[in-house]
Amino acid sequence: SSSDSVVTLLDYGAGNVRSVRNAIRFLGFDIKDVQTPEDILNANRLIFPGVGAFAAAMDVLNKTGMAEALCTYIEKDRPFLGICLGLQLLFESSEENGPVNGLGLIPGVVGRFDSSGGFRVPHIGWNALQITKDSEILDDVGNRHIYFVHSYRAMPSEDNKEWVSSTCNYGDKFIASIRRGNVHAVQFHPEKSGDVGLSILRRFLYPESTMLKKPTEGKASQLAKRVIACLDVRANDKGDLVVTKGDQYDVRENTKENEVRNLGKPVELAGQYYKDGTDEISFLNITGFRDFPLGDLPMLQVLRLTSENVFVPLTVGGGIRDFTDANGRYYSSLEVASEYFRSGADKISIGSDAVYVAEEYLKTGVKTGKSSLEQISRVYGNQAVVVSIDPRRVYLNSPDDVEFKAIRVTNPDQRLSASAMRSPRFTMDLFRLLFCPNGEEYAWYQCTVSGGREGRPIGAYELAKTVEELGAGEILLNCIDCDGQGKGFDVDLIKLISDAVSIPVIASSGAGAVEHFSEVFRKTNASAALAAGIFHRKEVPIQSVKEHLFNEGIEVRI
Ligand code: 1PR
Repeated sequence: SSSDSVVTLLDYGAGNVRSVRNAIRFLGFDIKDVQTPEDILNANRLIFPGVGAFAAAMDVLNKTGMAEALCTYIEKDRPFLGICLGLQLLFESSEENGPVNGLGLIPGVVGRFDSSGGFRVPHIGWNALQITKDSEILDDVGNRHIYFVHSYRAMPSEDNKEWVSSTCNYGDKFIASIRRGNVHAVQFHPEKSGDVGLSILRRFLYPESTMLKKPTEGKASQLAKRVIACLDVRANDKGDLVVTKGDQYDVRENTKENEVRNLGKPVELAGQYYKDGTDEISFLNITGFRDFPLGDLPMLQVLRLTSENVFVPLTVGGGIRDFTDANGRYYSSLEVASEYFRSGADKISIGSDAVYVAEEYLKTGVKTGKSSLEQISRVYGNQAVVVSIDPRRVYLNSPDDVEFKAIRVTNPDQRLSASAMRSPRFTMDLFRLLFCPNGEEYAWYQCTVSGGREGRPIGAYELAKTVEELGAGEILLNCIDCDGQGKGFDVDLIKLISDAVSIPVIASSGAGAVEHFSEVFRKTNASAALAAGIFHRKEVPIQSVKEHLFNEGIEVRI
């Protein structure tokens, strides 16, 4: 009957549930949204993808009477799948801005990960499960990686052991999933875990179909290093949205027409990279600093279309800041971010505005709570907020010559590369070189805004530490000097920053060969490495990067 292909979804409107919706539809189901507590009680199958903060979610559930309906539904052993916060809310309470009472169905308290043991918080990325009891929906997981993103977790104990169906190791051995009868909940994100995740959802949605248990495959044992494909997107001179790629941030061809370099269509390329095994996709709207992104409907459309078929995390950046449009209508950065989340982004990335916010905070020492960073991370959680840093090296004779953190640079040959000499910025670089004669051994990393066009009085080190304090959950660390050069990542910079913060750092800029990825993971504490040019130009496929890392003994998702 038709009701067999309908799944009821509890979405209380706190974040990106779009990816769960997309995955359900992809698997051939229609969605009925919960409007009233009765809709919960009448559901054939209920999926609860909790998002946002614990207290805010409990508040809504209590006020609407849905908390009681949920408890009744679950106590009757009706088919249920909770995701992420949808697992945590089943416990007695959470320490997230609390203690705050939960639904109290499972004994235990949800607490924060401890980052003191060198484990970065949030726990972001692809990790392995230890299955502790038959859970049916996890039958295809075997030793394969699945995607987690969270700062809080519940712990297994004597009191809740009848519920726990799998655990995951990340400093602590925490609860990755629970199962009792028809009631399931998972801390990870099946809707963002590629094929493995889709099979988990499929098994929940089609329990009656006798699916054979596949032999265990894969070699997952711990958090994998991520490989990320990045798509710099902007309108070309004809107004079409294209994937472009610069040399040291200059995206125009070195021809008479000086056109914007066009490397393909964003939705198509993202779909291709998903098939090729990218662990995440980043879209950077590189002219967002001057064009208002909500006016930029094509970018929202790119996200919507991509998220229909791509089941790994999507990050989008560009233009996230407060804005007043031509009609005088004011949009907060939170509204801009919300629109990106609604369109399918799992994380947003802030570039220029994060620099201004950090400068202001360092000047005043006051957390106003009103900055883009603070507001967005409060509503959507730290794990949803990436800060993208665009630093440029400034050479020095002595680290004491500046008030910012300076380091000895070990790869100064990257200062002026062959392709930089061909670029229109060559004269600028030459100018810098003339006034920074060879032989300087030190550099500080000056932050820039507006796509590298303007240097600011703050270093990458100072910025990273400040944005971590203000609520960033991850850092995307570019380097203008290395961007598009294919000579390797700036290991000095990436080591400096990844040692300075306890949130994950994504190494970016300069990848030219598979060895550059193993180098950056061996020599720094980066959690992920991102590349653009080599993937767009099909010089090095994502699979080759993964295979190389695997052969080098670095854990990756295969
Ligand atoms: O300032 O909040 O509007 O955000 C703008 C965003 O756009 C920032 O994240 C900024 O990094 C990015 N951006 C702005 N201008 C450019 C440009 O290239 N002209 N692109 C730009 C940044 C750098 C990386 C690139 C890596 C890897 N691109 O994302 O993908 O360097 O490249 P490679 O592997 O080819 O070396 P806001």
